Amino acid sequence: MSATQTQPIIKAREQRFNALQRTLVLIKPDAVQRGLVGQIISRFEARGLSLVGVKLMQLDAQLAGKLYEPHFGRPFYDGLVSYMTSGPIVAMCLEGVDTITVARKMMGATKPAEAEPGTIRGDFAQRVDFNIVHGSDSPESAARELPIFFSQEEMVNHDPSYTYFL
Ligand code: RTP
Ligand code: MG
Repeated sequence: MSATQTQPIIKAREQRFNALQRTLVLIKPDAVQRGLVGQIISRFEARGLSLVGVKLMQLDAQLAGKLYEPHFGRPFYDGLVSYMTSGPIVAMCLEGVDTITVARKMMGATKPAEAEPGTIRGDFAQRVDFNIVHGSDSPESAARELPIFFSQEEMVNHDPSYTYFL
């Protein structure tokens, strides 16, 4: 390498992977029933978030209660658990840069009336109690929620081409 040559743009694999963050995203029962699974996954893929875990599941009250344990005792808690157990959901582990923030922004505000057009809730939902997606709201939440849905082995380690540009 000559003295004038700059650093290679492509960083070592370890450096690239340090920049990555994982989050839990759920496609809730109403979205599965409405046939929106493909469209919702497509949005995350198009944004460049990588699907490293995915499964179709029927939650029971115990599993839904574990996910929404921080909301236990709230007036909407019982309705939320019965909504989340009313039919199959799709659980995903997404990976990318600042994934938690990016996924939440793509979902839009909790109350669909406040969600901007262009967001998932802003485009597909009307009611807060049927707001079609869930996303972990912080690194602590992602660390608590991901193991509820995925074992370590169910989240793949791979080297997607986009990470060369991180
Ligand atoms: P999520 O946890 O599902 O990603 O949603 P979020 O962070 O945007 O909202 P959060 O405050 O954590 O509320 C969890 C879910 O509870 C339902 N909810 N219903 N009826 C109501 O007033 C009400 N408030 C919240 C929604 O399904 C919300 O996503
Ligand atoms: Mg939440």
